[in-house]
Amino acid sequence: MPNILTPEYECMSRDALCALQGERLRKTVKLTYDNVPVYRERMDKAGVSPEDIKTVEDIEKLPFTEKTDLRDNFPFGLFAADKRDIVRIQGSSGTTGKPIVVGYTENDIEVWTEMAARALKAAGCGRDDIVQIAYGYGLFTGGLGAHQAATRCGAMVVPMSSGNTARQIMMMRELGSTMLCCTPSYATMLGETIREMGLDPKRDLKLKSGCFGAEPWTAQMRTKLEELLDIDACDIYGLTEIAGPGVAFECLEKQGMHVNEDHVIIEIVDPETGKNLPDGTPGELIFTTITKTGQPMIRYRTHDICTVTREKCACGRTTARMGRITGRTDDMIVVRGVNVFPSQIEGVLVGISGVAPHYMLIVDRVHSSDTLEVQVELNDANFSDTVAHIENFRAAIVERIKSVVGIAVKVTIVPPKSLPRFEGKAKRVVDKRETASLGLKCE
Ligand code: DLL
Repeated sequence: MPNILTPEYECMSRDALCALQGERLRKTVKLTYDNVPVYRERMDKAGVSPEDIKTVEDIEKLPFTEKTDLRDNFPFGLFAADKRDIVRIQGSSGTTGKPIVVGYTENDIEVWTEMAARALKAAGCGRDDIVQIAYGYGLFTGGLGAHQAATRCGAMVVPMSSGNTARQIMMMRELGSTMLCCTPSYATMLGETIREMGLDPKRDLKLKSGCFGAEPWTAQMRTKLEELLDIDACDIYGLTEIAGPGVAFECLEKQGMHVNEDHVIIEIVDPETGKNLPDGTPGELIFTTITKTGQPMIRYRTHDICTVTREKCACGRTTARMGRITGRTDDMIVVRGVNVFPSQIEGVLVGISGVAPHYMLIVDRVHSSDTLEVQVELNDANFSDTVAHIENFRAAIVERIKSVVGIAVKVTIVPPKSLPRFEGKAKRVVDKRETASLGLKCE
């Protein structure tokens, strides 16, 4: 594989990039058609053959692939390579449902490492850095993905894995970690604990930046995290099916996530019709891998929602940039007919001073009508205030949520540190309606 830690792939002209993508797409389509019965059957049914794919624009002729395809063909049914050439299995429990596994060849590990190394490098990583990795290691791609990337950057890696907060902070102080890689919710928890211990990140730590991803987070959450830890907090995106962390990443300009377009083709489609949408219009994110050989993915429906822009970034990269993931087509909560994304609520809550960055959304059905309860923590100083003060706070939150989301919700102020904290991906929505309709009792 080419050495990707050079501008030649990240700063290409659009024409050169499209030519490269077209050539790699043709190869990938042929590889899957020849080796994966599911792809062959689906393309035959759609009346498309590998010869019909000549340029990158022809991608729209190809059928989509879904997570159900991975489950239906579990575990090895989508391999395009001989099983003996698969050197790694990574997996995901997904945000919903049964687990999936994905096979990586040596080439695929290399592709993923290069993509993720670009991400860390864009957040400032180099040989002088000490990178503390607090993503979980294992089938989940976060730990190993960040590990491979930091190693490729020549940094000193501290493979902590997730959890054990006191130990994380001790190591961070003793070793002088300069970069942190974990979920934004765990970074928040680390930051709060550091503050509670009376430590001042500027004085007591050497952290300068971090790559945070694996779950949606808002611009407001970034501001909070950057203040808490006194760092640059960059977003990093990825998914097991495509290549773990590093499919797209923010540079220090923090103006959207650069997509590694020489390895994947990004499309944004209308989730209802499947038709491609113009740049800037929010829609479902679709990825096609064009350099993987073990388990290539053709037009994989991520169910993540965002926008894309192809304008050149101030950092010099010319690659397409994804906006923040604003939700998933399957995490949208429909409450009394109104679509609510958890990120909308997070944006409101984290923007109010005195509110702690921890919340839970409880959806239920009472007398055939949907209810949404927002449980939120105030920080210590505000919680110890008068009852009237807390009630004012509560009423203000109800009002702000109503103006953003369009419906009245119940807001419950809970004591500081009483809501769950997450060491990996946060799970902030509890929907009791499905179990209620099945006659099951919710805890
Ligand atoms: O979460 C890979 C990863 C690890 C990405 C570490 C970044 C950092 P999965 O477990 O397969 O893979 O989950 C993929 O997580 O479809 C999104 O819904 C969500 N997700 C990942 N990164 C982001 C992000 C890893 N930066 C699913 N913002 C994806 C919002 C994200 N959502």
